[in-house]
Amino acid sequence: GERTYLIGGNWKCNGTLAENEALISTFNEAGPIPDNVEVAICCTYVHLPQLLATLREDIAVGAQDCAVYEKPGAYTGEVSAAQLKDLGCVWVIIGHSERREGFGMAGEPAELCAKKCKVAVDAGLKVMFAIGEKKEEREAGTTMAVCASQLEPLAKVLTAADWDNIAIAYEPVWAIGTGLTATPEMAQETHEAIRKWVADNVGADIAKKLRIQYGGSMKGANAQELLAQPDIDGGLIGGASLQADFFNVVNGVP
Ligand code: 3PY
Repeated sequence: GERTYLIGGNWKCNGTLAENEALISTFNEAGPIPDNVEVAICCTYVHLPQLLATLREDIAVGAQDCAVYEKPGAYTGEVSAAQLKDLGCVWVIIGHSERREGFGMAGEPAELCAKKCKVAVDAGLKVMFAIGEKKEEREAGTTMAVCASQLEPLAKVLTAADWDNIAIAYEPVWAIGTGLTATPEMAQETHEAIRKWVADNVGADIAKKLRIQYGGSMKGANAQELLAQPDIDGGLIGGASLQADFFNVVNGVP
C-alpha cells in the first residue's frame, strides 16, 4: 500500500513478568521487520517498564488507555498521557470496545474517548483510536452510522496536524475475541467507507494519509488476505499478539 503498515499488539490484561520475558525473547529473536511496517505492543501499565527495557528497539511500546485529565492531580488510580510519554511510550490505544462497553460497569462514551485522544496527542503520544459496530448494528445495516457516531466527536476536537498522530483501528465488536473475522471484502468495504467519511468530514489529504487498522481475531492465518486490501493499513491484534504467530501478521504485509 501507499501508507506504512501499522501492526499493533494488544496484550489486554494478560501477562506476568515471567510470561512476558519469554514472549519478549520470542519477538526479539523473530528476525527482521519489513521496511514498510511499523510495529507496537500495548501492554498493561505495570508491564510498560519491562517492555521498554527489554523489547527490541524496532518495536514501539504503548498503553491501552490513559486518563482524560490534562494536569496531574487528585485522580486516584488514573495514569496520565503525560506520564506515559515521560516513561517512553510512543502509542496508546483509546476507545477499545471493551472499554467503551465497560465490563458491566459504566463504559466510555464517544465524547470521552475523543477527549482522551486529544489529551494523548497533546501530550506527544500517538493514538490507535478504536471504533466499530456490534453484531445487531451490522445486522440492522447501521455499521457506518455507528462508526461515524464514534468519529464525529473525534473530528470535532482534533486539529488537522493532530491527525498525523492518529491511526483508526476498525474493530467490529462481533469479531473481537470470538474467533469470527470479517471477510476481507467486508472489512475492505467498511475501511473504504471510513476513509470516505474522513475525506468528506475532515479532509481529503488527511484521509489519504490516515492508517486504518483492522482488528478482530486477526492472526497469521488470515492476515495476508486482510492486509492485501487497498484500505487496510495494518492490524490491531489481540490473542495472536501473545504468541509467536504475531510475527506471521507482521510478515503478512504485501
Ligand atoms: C482482537 O483481536 O480481538 C482485539 O480486540 C484487538 O484489539
